Amino acid sequence: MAGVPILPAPVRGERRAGRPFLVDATTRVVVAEEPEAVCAAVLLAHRIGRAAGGPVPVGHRDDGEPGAVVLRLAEPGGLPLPPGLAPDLAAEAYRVEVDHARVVVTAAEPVGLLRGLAALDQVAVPVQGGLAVPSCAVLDHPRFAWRGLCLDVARHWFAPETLRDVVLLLASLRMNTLHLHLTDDQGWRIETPSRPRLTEVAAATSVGGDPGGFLSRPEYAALVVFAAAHGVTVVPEIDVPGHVNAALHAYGSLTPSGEPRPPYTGVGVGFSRLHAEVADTLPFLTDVLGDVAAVTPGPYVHIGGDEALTMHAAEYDQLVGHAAGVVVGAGKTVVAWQEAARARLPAGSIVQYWDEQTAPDAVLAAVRDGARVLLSPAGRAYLDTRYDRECPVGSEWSGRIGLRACYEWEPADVLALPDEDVVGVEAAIWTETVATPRDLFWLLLPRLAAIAEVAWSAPERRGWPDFERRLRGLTARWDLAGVPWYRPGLET
Ligand code: TNX
Repeated sequence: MAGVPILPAPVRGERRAGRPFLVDATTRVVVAEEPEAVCAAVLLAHRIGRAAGGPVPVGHRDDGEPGAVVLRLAEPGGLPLPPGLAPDLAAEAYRVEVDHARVVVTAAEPVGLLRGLAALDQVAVPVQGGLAVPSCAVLDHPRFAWRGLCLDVARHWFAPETLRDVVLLLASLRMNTLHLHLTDDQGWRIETPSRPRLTEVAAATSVGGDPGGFLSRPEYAALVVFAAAHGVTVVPEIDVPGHVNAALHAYGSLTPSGEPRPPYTGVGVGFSRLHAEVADTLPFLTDVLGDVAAVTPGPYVHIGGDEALTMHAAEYDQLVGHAAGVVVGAGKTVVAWQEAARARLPAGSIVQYWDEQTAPDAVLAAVRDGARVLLSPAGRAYLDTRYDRECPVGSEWSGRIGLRACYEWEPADVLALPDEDVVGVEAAIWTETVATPRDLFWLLLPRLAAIAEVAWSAPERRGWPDFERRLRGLTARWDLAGVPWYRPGLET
């Protein structure tokens, strides 16, 4: 195929005859006047400046002269997209046209410009004095609107620099959601002003006695803005009503005895819980979810809901219902793990499917009631699992997942749902066994690239040999940038 080495695979991409466009110190960036488009142009100029060894100008006026990289916002209908394409998918659509004189990136929305620039980055090759971009034409839009990664920062803490590296990685793969699992038994990782002891008392621990940490409000806000500038939405998760030992350690008022629970640094799940009959429980949910919603410009707040293994259904439903009500009251859409489907979630909620061992009846019933599903099937999308027997890090509770198994699955087959009922695909990395950025990136890469393509590219655009070929381009870039990734056993 005379294709272009873009990953995830685009809807259409072809090489064109002719010389490449050379990006060097004389290149100009030309952009529409919308602030978010200007933000994309500044990021681009920064990247070009680094490759070309000097700053390049950003301007608004296109004089049609050669040497420009032009970022254009199209009029509605200005891109030849399939009729009826959902607005959230059209927003991320882009066209890239390159000849020896100019590069033109066109999108309906600024976020589409970012996706086009991420694709352009993958076709550009370093040359003396800058970059060469082969003549080509690409037209592209995603299959699913939510293409994410759930990162557990509760079992092990990862500092803001690492979180920003993860954001850059997601953006480079045209993924758009960083779901942060911010609270669990082992630690509370976001400053919560209404309940200051959560971080004063319950943030210092991690699994195995490793150091803890948390994001202050300004640090959290800065991460959200950084992510937004790269077209990534941060979805905060406060996991209730189970997985709450850190909260019970900080506030004795949440336990039936009134005594705080000791800290927990093990790897068990399902043992801790809130109690509906304890007076502080509902106010606690109102306070912490209200605080988190208040620092969330994005549309979603995740309320967890998984593995509350010691609670009867009625109490679970009451607590999940209260948490969901707080989120909706704050103007946000509820996201919850699949267990919460059996509590009546507000219409329009998102149910995150993970446990392939449990019958999905409640999930399917929630869909009939208007929920949409986020697919994270553990046997495909849980990237804390080892790749193969030799892999020195990772867990095995959901099996081992080689790159090919991570790549070769079809979202429509998981629950036999049509695409309209599936909001998207999300990988997850739980961090009981993951303590360092190196191990984190090892487990993510290259598998996250496979998940990105499953989530972005329609099945007819996907194929293992072609994926492997395009992946080689990416791994070469990761090597240049010093990004760790796992090599052996790629094909298993
Ligand atoms: C289940 S998957 C969990 C996590 C654990 C993981 C691995 C899911 C929604 N919950 O809390 O980290 O198993 O132990």
